[in-house]
Amino acid sequence: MTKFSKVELEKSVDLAKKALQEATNEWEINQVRSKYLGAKSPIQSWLNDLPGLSIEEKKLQGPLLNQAKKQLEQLARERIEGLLEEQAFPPIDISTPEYGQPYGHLHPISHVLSTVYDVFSSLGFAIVDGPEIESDWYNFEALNQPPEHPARDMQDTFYLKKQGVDEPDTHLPRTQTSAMQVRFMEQHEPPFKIIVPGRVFRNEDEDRTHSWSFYQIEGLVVGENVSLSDLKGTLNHVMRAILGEETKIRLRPSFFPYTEPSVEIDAWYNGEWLEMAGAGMVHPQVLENAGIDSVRYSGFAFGLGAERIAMVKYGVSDIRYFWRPNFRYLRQF
Ligand code: FA5
Repeated sequence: MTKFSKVELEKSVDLAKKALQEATNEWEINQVRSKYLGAKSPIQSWLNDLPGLSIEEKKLQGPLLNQAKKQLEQLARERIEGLLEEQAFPPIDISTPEYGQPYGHLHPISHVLSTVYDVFSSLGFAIVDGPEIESDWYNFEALNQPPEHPARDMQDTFYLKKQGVDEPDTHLPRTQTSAMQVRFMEQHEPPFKIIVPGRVFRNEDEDRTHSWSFYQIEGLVVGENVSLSDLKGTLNHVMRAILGEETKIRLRPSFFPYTEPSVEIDAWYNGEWLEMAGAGMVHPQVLENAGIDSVRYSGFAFGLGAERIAMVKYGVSDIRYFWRPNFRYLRQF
């Protein structure tokens, strides 16, 4: 039968108290608890031996052991509660400028957008905002793409549903910032020069150069005698101002139902041409859809991809890096 001395019990209690004070989380506290109060702990084995002792010894040792056990249990509970409180209300001194953490910074796409704003502002363009949820009319129909038009396939998208109605609604997350063309022209008399930056959404498989949501910068210039050479000169200047004087761009014939002629603008990056923008002369029917006299006025429009600019500017090989929360990567900018 194991007996214990008062000194041995006090030593065990002191060690347990010290370990509980030093534990820094609930898991560590529970480890201490099982070491000093668990089935294999000295206190528990002394308690197990109590029934074999004489009545006098039981009277002497029983209360001491129970008191020690109660005291340690209570301390463990208090430590856990204290830790929970510390976590719920971390001590924050808001007068301290930083806590040894690195400062936050702009996302690379925000950097690109602010450079784009500077360059276009210096050319006299106004910066205009548009809705991310758009009607089918402004996103497609007013741009010469009635329902069933094959060009809609190039911008497959998500459609919204009204609550409780099975049929798809006529609203959608915009697939292109071109949706702002007719909206803006309905409200303004030419001449004007605008850019419309913003997020667009497509039902698109992701790969190295394609994302299901990305930023575009729409450009729209309408006035008298606006020509394709104005478009070429403007985009040449803009791409060089953003990417550097040595930047090579090329215009390639293309098709958009709302521009005639239509072009694609590519920039040379890492040994290949990367498509940066779709563009062209605004189709006369689009001007008419917005109530603008297409005999007197002409215009050009373009849609630049902000991530594509950032890929070239920062030498990024995969567009998906921009929207993954990988801080080791994003911190570099
Ligand atoms: C358009 O969206 C047309 N609205 C552009 C336009 C505007 C044409 C005005 C004529 C007049 P496109 O789908 O090609 O075209 O997209 C334009 C640019 O957005 C591309 O050149 C590219 O830079 C970028 N882009 C297109 N799809 C993606 C994608 N999935 N991920 C990232 N960037 C993209």
